[in-house]
Amino acid sequence: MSSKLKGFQFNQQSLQLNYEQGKLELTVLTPGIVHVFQDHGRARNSYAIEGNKQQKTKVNVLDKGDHVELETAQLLIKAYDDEKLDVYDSLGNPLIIDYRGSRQPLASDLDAEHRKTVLAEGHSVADELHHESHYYEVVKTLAADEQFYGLGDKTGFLNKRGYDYDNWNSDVPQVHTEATTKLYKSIPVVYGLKNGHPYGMFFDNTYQSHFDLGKESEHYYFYSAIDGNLDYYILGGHSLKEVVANYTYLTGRVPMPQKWMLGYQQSRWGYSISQERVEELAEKFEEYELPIDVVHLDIDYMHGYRDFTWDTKKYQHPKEFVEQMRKRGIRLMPILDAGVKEDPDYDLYQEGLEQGYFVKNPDGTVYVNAVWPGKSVFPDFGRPEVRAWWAKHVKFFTDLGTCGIWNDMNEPASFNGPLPENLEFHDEEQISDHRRMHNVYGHNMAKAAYEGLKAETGRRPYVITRACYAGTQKYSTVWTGDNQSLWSHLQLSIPQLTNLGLSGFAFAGTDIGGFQADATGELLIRWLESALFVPLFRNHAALGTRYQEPWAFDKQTLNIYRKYLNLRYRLIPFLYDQFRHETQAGLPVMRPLVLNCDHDPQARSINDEYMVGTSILVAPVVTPQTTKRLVYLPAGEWIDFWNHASYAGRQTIVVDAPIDKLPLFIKANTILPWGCKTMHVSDKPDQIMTFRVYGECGSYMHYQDNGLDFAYQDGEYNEYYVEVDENGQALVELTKHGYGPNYQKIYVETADQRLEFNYDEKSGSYRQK
Ligand code: MIG
Repeated sequence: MSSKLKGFQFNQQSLQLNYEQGKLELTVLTPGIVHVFQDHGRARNSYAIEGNKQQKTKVNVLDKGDHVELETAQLLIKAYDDEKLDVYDSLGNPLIIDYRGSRQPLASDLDAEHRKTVLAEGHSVADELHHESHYYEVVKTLAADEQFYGLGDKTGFLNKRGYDYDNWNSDVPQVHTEATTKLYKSIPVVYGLKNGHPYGMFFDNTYQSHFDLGKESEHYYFYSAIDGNLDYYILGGHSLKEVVANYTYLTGRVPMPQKWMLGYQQSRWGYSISQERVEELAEKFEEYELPIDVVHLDIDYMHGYRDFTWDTKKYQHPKEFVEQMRKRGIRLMPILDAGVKEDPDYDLYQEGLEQGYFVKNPDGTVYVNAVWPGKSVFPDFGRPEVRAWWAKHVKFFTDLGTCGIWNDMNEPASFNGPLPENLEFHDEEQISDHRRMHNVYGHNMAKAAYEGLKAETGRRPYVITRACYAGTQKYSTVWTGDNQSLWSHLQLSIPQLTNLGLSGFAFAGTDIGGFQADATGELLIRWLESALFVPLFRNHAALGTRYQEPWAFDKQTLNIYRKYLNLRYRLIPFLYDQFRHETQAGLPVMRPLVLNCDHDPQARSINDEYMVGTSILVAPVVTPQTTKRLVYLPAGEWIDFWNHASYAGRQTIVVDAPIDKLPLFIKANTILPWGCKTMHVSDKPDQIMTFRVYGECGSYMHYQDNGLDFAYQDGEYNEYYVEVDENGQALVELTKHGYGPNYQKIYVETADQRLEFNYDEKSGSYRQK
């Protein structure tokens, strides 16, 4: 069925294309972002994008007879009959070209009879496509040289080509492998490099959707959704970095964390079973001289798994307990589950029931499923009143002095089968259903926690969530859920976290050591080494698995563990600078090589290395009993962190990597801040900072603020500029002085000298000694 392009109107940067059947709207937000929209009668509001992102942009629209062209400084879009769109960059390179053929679904030899047998044996069978009345698909041509990235927390490898994935937030306790098509998060952004030219597409649709990135065919890739408007953004840019920055411009950037959030965190399901256990844990960290900032409290601290309660049989005085732990340098991070216990004597349940705040059955009764507390109901977080109510209850934690909220089970997960599709959920003030609101359930729960924490404390909220949607990065950090103590999951962590970074989530982490199954000392060490620069730096394990605290194995394991914790704390000022940079540039802290080097074909599919900013390359060992590995060094000159040997880039080298060595390379002529040795991120402003020079010379901009609240947004921060020239002459300047307690002493360490600078109060500048 063909539908001719009959005409168009253009105003307010919006091109409306009129076809024989239907309309299509292309709206230019910026030179690199164009919104494609077709109304399918579904709600238009976005959970990912907040505020007006449209900037005044020069747009040319031309009638070319058989097609209409829309052109910005960065994108050229040609619209043809049948709603076909072809997108080119400003040099005319094809980026996204509609596929003109028809899809050829993969043949399946599973007839109905065999399907039953296979299911009966317990195997899983791929879900059939939902050919419902609102189903739609967007099919684009695939080039021989085309790679895909992004998609959030999906399994598999860095380059997603050849795989398919689903967007439907799911609690997946089974082993995550590259055959697992869905996990806890739905972040429907895909980036591509077509013949080396970067682009992105963000599909802002919360209904269940699917990406097939060249699995079904080598000629096309596609996105499909069971429902929703056709609502996506074309992202352009001269480099993959620019494309990613456009995506984070659109959906938001990770805000500055409190500085201690970058410290080490210890967790295990089961610690919080008693106050004594948590105290013992703190003692061990002291005894073994291991730096730490946060202990996470899993569900056992609660009273019968009731949200916003504390079991006072196990903890007589929670507030005093939290205070004592804080004095020892440890903050406590309690978990909070989505399901609320159905219990008439429980105030949260009662309040929610009276106010009508829980998700309902189509007949208007409250929907009940089961989670940890037994029979449970689900707050309707899509409703602003419900979020405000939840946020108010956050006071329970802030009064106790705990440090944030770790949100779990918010896909939402349930024990008695999945929540039915037709349940009544709210989409803001409108009545909606589970199909539309499922993928934003975790987003809205995390947002409520963020708002509650911010209102109560005035600090930068520490929120972690398992489930989320595109844009949740504005409110919450994420972890990748229930991984396992497997080498394959250590391997998975690098592509998974770097793709999450490309998908806007600069603050993320996996459970170090693995959550389920039993770790070995060797796996734990390699995992910790690999996570040296992972923002969320938490060791977490499941109840019933082998203990995996730093001291749970042998002495060597403990010593190496300590060495890397100390190294991490030295690097926190650098990571903090990276976050400052991220908030401004919208680029992730932990990066796949391809992000920095998109024109280097060798950098496009590297699964076992990552970069931090542009100057650090990390090449962890992710296989057992390995003492050497190959390292690909991208363009530039690289210095081995351990022995200062230097290597030319654009080559693969062999490096020694005994168990206590993380292969780590610094780009030549880089300056890095190097914090003082410490057991906890200090509550007090640092007095001393060191800058280390790798190579001969370099320059660096360092950021400092109080590491806690929002005062930096009113200019209460310092910036230091450090420069070292070829002759080893150093310059230290306080280029911005908005935060009172600046460093009193600054050291600059080059290969052969250590220069000392002291702050001179009168002149407000640093003097070399
Ligand atoms: O069904 O709270 O992913 O981190 O330790 C298990 C217990 C529920 C799942 C989380 C995990 C947490 C666990 N939770």
